[in-house]
Amino acid sequence: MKRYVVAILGATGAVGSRLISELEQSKIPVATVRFLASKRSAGKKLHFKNREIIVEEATPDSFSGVDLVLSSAGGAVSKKLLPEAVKRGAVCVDNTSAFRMDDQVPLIVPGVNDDQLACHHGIIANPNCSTIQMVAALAPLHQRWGLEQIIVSTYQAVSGAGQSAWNEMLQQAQARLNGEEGKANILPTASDKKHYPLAFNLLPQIDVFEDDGYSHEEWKMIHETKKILFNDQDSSRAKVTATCVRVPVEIGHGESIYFSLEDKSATVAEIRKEIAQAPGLVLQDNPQEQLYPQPLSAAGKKETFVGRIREDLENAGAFQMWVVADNLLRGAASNTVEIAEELVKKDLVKVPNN
Ligand code: NAP
Ligand code: 12T
Repeated sequence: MKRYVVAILGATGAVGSRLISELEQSKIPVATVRFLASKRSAGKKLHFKNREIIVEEATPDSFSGVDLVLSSAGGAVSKKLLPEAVKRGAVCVDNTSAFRMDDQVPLIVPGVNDDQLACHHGIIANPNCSTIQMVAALAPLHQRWGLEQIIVSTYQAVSGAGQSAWNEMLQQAQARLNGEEGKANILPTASDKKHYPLAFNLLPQIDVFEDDGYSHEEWKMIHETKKILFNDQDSSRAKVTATCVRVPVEIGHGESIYFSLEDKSATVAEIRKEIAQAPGLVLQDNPQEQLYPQPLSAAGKKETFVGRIREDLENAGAFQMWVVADNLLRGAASNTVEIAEELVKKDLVKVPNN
């Protein structure tokens, strides 16, 4: 059996630590691993299957002899280093937004569109965390009844913004309980001009704003969903709109999803059945027993949890549901490692000659 040399780029981060544990548990036959990060972390000791691995500074030559790269060190790092990795023969699964809209790069949610994997040219993109859990929940419904429109509002956990933003929110919460003013230097997004506290607050800004008033996170949800479901990022086959909000939750994004279906015959009971049967989805929907998905119970799990399914009483063929998933696992590391498993299974861990 072929064994693979695997590099984890961004191994010291919030997503990186989960990439390590997901790879440890995966079916991928690993020959050796390399853990890569910035110069700041070079020399730091981490573990893989009880073996000590020393973190190295990521440079183009870090990828010599590497078969597979799992990447999560930010878009700028991916843009710079992944083409170098591909040049050296490595296939890369990238968690950042750097290549998602590139026509040569498949954007994959396993179980939904893995048939697109075979067209890769060395880089495969993992969608945004909010897109993954929404598409996972809607895909079986789309397959049976056809999606006409999606209107989504997200309630996104702070861990999605990285370890330093997560630490900042915890410090703000502690400061407030001590009767002090917390500091805000990162959130809503490090690259923008102003910063606001998230603890005991809500921030309707994730990533920077576009000229049309949408945040880039909202833009990503719209166009990534179309690329995954219709293989066309600008498809008009279904209308999609989004409002993305950061909430003071540590792990687990919540999404209130309103959707309408082309086939108006779908019922709530049938939708529940489709969700319950779909691999990777867990139905938690019993109002009488107060059963519904929550971030605290979804954290640490790979599945996508779906509940509060109900019809729009004033609009036939339209429904609402509430979807929660661990943004660092389902929304990032588990999705990435499942893509890598699929690549191994289909013998696609090789860079095609272009
Ligand atoms: P994080 O906790 O801030 O970790 C960032 C990681 O990137 C660390 O390992 C860091 O290494 C490394 N890094 C930073 N600058 C680097 C450089 N110049 N060269 C090499 N490595 C560098 O962030 P995170 O939450 O894990 O997220 C990382 C990235 O993943 C995000 O920027 C985003 O693009 C993507 N992401 C995607 C999703 C998704 O929706 N699929 C979800 C979350 C994140 P040091 O320890 O040396 O600083
Ligand atoms: N801004 O991978 O801040 O496109 O929660 C993921 C998470 C971008 C991404 C966040 C972001 C991505 C966030």
